[in-house]
Amino acid sequence: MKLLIINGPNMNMLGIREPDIYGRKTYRDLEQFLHKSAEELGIEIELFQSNSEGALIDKIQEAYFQRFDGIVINPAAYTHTSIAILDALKAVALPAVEVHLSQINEREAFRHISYTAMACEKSYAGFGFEGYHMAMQYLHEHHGSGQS
Ligand code: CA2
Repeated sequence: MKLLIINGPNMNMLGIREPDIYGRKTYRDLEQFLHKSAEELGIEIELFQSNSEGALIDKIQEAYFQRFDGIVINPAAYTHTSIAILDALKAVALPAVEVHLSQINEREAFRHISYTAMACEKSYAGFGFEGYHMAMQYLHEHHGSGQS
């Protein structure tokens, strides 16, 4: 199984500020965590991070043409604003799972709405890096070759 793991704006700044919300680990640490998780689950992954909405949409569209089996996405702030990313996820119609490091429902009111989650089968929020592992595991169990 081949999954595309997408991270949105400012995720490359992890560990630099706001450690009380996002922890002290960096985006590089997240990449290492994701590669280790993928190896444990026996799945292939490609990682992509961008600060630009258009680049995120282009990558989601590529996932369709490059025959990925699913998408794990943390659209970061675009979660709460981007109907364009929601539409891209709907357009490719690949199984997708949304992840947030923080528990967005317990933060500012503007973070309570997720447009992108409307095109996702499942969301994990507030589990830190572990949420990505949970998302990969979910897609592996429900859409992998040995799905139950
Ligand atoms: O909790 C999450 O994973 C978020 O998607 C992270 C986004 C935020 O806009 C979402 O509401 C929830 C922020 C990405 C990282 O932003 C940073 C801000 C300050 C310092 C370092 C990273």
